[in-house]
Amino acid sequence: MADTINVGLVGYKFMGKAHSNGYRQVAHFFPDVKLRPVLHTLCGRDAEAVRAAADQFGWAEVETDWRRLVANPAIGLVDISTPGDSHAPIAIAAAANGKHIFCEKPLANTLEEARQMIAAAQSAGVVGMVNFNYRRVPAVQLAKRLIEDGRLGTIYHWRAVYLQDWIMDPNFPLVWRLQKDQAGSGTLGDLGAHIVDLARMLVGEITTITGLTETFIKQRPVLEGTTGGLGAAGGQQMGEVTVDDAALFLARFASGAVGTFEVTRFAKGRTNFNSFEINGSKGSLRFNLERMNELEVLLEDEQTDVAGFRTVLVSNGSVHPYWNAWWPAGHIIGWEHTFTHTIYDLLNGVAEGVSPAATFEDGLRCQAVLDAVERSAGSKQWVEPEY
Ligand code: SOE
Repeated sequence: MADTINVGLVGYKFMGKAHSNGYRQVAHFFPDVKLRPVLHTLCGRDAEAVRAAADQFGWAEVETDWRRLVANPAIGLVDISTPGDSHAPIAIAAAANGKHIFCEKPLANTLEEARQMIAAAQSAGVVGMVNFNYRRVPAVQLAKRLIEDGRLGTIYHWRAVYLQDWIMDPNFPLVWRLQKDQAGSGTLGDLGAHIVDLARMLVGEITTITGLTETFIKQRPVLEGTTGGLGAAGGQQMGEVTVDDAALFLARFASGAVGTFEVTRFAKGRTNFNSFEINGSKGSLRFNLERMNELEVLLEDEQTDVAGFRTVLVSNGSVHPYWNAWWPAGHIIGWEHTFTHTIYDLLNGVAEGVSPAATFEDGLRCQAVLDAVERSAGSKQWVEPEY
């Protein structure tokens, strides 16, 4: 039986729930995992709410101050599933205490913070990984293998969208994701980070960018118990939206490929539409998260008189990574499995002392692209990411 590692998770809402499930499932389905996680401590500021979440998700202890959690000698791995403004302070303190770190995306709210996090992890010699979970969808891994094997030839085009619609109602309140001081940016960091990371993994580094951002609804009702009101409109305190509602950008890759990226929270009917298409000299492929067990492929080397895209059900354990851990071929998996895959690689990385991708360096490079989009949107010029 593998050794264990005590995990301390900061954050217990959406991502806290997803990560908790990953820790609970990993050793059950991947018995070869090199370190078995113990759900040691769950941390959140609201004592009652965090206790309830700990009971629901299976954590033994609770903590209301992340400073105490990162200082706890019993904890070996700190998981940061909080809004972006606390990633850097928690990660830097965790590294100083010798803890390995698993951090939600985007790595930080600014490039400077990302650099400080890398320096802290490096000088402490701890493992650091960013949770870009879509990397570990088996269909995305198949896309990666086809590209690496040269089956698509020279890559010409990357075309990606990540579309949502959950804030279209102007009465939707000013939650933390709409405030720059907490979230860093809007769609850019939340959704753009995912498709930039996928583009980097599949097509390579981005060299130049031109982009625009837009905030369609500039003021929203302030949530009770929060600050930042601008004054009352019809009795309702309103506050300023300080992040982008949508971002669009064009990019050139070091390889010579060109790419388009579009992210928005205003695509009515698109609740979580994450999709990319890649066109190369010898083939094309398309991924759509809503059909995440499939990859559409068109490969010149297998065209017959019946030409055209075909849809591959990516579920064969003998060729598709992670699949063997789950079910026989054809018995499909879902969104939450991507977190288990990521945590499996994280724990093996910690056991071996190697940071798995996406490393903090990957997180920094993604951040540099997001930063370039914002600079380009401001200057209306082509700009280069500051890696
Ligand atoms: C909300 O927009 C969100 O949960 C993102 O924060 C996640 O990263 C994405 O996977 C789904 O949408």
